[in-house]
Amino acid sequence: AAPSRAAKAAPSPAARRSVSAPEGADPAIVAWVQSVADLTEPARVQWCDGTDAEWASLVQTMLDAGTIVPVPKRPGSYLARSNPDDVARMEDRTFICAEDADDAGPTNNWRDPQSMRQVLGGLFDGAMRGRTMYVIPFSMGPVGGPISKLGVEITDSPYVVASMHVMTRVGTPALEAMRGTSDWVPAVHSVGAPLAEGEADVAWPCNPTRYISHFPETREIWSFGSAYGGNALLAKKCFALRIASVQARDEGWLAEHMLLLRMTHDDGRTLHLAGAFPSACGKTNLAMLQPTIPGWTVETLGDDIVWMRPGPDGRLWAINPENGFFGVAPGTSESSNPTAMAMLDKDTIFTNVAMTADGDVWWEGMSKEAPEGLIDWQGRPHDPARGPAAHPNARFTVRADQCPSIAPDWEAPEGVPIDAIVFGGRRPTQVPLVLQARDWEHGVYVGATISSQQTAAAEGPVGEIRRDPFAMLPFCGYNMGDYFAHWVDMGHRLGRGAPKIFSVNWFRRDDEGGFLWPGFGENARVLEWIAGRVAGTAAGIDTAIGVLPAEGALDLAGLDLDPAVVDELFEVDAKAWLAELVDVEAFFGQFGRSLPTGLVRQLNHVRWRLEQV
Ligand code: GTP
Ligand code: SPV
Ligand code: MN
Repeated sequence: AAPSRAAKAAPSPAARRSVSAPEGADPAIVAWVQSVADLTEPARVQWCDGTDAEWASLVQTMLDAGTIVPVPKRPGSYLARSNPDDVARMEDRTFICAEDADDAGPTNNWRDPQSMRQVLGGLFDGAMRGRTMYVIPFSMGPVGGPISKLGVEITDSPYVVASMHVMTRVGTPALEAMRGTSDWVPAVHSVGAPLAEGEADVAWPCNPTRYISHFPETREIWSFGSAYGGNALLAKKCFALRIASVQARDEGWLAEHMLLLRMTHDDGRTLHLAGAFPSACGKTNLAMLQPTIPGWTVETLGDDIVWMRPGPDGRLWAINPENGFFGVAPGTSESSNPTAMAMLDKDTIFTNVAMTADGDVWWEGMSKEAPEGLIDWQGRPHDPARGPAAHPNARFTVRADQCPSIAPDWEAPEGVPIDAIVFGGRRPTQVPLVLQARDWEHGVYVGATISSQQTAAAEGPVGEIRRDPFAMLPFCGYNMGDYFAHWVDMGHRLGRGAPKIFSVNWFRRDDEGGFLWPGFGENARVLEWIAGRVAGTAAGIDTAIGVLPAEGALDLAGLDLDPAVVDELFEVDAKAWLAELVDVEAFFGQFGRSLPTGLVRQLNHVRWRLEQV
C-alpha cells in the first residue's frame, strides 16, 4: 500500500491491531494513525501527551538503549552520539513532490508524487517492526494562536520524541485543538531500522537509504532513514518552512528561516528585527546578543524560524513558532555567547559534542585549549589527528524559556510588529558590514541575491560560496521564482507599513584570514544604526549597492579599529560587484518566466549604478 492521504481511511486487514486513541482524538487523525500503523507494523503505539512523566520515561528508554548518556556536570542533561553518517541535513535526499515539476522549481529536487509514494510505500512497509510508534500531536506557535498551526508527527525514534518535546508544544492541548478541523499537517518519520524478533538494537538506529519527502499539495511529510534534527524533527524545517512556505503563499503570509529579536534603549527606543542568515551563519548568536554599547538591551524572541502576517494595522506581525533552540554548539563560549552558555547549564540534550574527563561537555571554541582526556563525539579518546573533538555541526536542544534573555512576551499569540528585516551570509570579501536597501523591491533583490560559504549544517563541501536566497534555498517548498514574487507582492500589500530591509556581513576577512569585524556583542552597533535608519535619525550615503552608514553614523567608539580596516569593511569594489552580477543574472535566469520583473529591474538598476562608479 502506497502511503497517501486518500488511503488513510482505507480499512485494514482484520489481523492488525487497533491503535486505541485517547478519548476525544479526531476520527480523521485516528484513521490516519491506524493506516500508518498498518503500513509500518510497530510492536506498540504510544500517543504522546507532552507531560513530565512522559519525558522521564523517554529519557529512561534512551538511557537503556544507550542512545544518550548523562552529562554529570549539568543537571537533567544528556549527550547523544549519532551514527557518524547521520550528522546533518541531507539536501540531496530532500524532495519536493509537487504534481507539476514547475511548482518545485529549479532549486529543489523534484520527484513525481505517484512514484515517490510507491518508493515510500515499499520503504515504510514493516519499517517499525519491533519498535514503538510514537504519535506526537503538536502546535507550532501557542496553541490556538492566530498565526499558529497544528500537526501530528509519527516516529519510531524516542530521540525525536524527546527533541519534539523541547522544540514544539507537544501533547493533549494540541490534540484537542485538532478536533473537528482538517487543518493539521501529517508527518511520518522512521529511522528505517526494523528489529527482528529478539534482535538487539543499536544506540542510534538509522538507514543509509534516506528520503525527506514533502507533498506540498496534500501538505504531507514522509521522512525515512535519518534521525538528525533537520531530517527528523518534522515540525521544524519540513513543516515550519517547506510546507508552511506553501501555506503562506496560498494564505498571504511569510514562513522564513529567521531569528527574531527586540532591542530596546533606556530612552525608550525600540526595534523589532527579523533576520535571515543561512544555516550556521549567526542567527542564534544575534538573537541572544549582549550589546557592548551602553543603554541597549536585546531580548530574544526566536533563533531559527519566523512566521509573519500582515496585521489589521497594515504592519507585519511575527511569531517564533518553535518552543526551543536546536543550536550550533561549536563556537559557543562565555565570550561569544554568554547567554547561551547560561542557558545550557541544565536540562539540555547535546548531540555529537565531546565529553571531558570530569563529566562535562566540550566543543571547539568553548575554550582556547582542548582539555586533557577528552572523549570525542564518536565516543573515542580524542585524537586531534582524526579531526575535531565535537562534530562541526554538533548541536544543543533546549527549551526557549531557559534562555536568560528570552522576552517575557515571547509567546504572545499575535506576535510583534516588525520594524526591520536583515539578510546576511558568510562572505569573506566584497559584501559590506551593513547596508540598507533603497526600498522594499530593492530589499527583495538583496534577499534574493544572498550568497554564503557553505557550513557543516548540511552534508556537502564546507566553505564553497553558493547563492542562498533569503537563506531559504534548502527550505522553500515551492518554486523560488514564485517565492520571490510573493515577497514583491507582500511589499505592495504592506505599503508604508512595510519593514525596512538591510543586509549585514559579520564575516569579511583580512589578508591573513582573520575576521575584520569583532562580531557577536559588537553587532549591537550595527543594530543601533539600523534602529536609527528606521527612526529616520541615522545618516546614510547612497551607493550603487545600497545605503551605507555615513561617516561617523555607526558608533565605533572604543573598538580600536584601524581606519584602514573600517574602510575595508565598507569598501564597495565596483569591479567585483559587476563580476558578481554575471553570476546573479545566471542564477536568476534559471527561473524563467516565474522570476518577477521587479528583480530584473533591480538588477539592471544596480548594474547601471555600478557602471557609473
Ligand atoms: P542554524 O541553527 O544552522 O540555522 O544556524 P544559526 O544561523 O543560528 O548560526 P549560529 O548563530 O549558531 O552561528 C554559527 C557559527 O557562526 C558559530 O560557530 C558562531 O560562533 C559563528 N558566529 C555567529 N555570529 C558571529 C559573528 O558575529 N562573528 C563571527 N566571526 N562568527 C559568528
Ligand atoms: C539548519 O540547518 O538551518 C538548522 C538545523 O537550523 S536543522 O534543524 O537541522 O535544519
Ligand atoms: Mn536553521
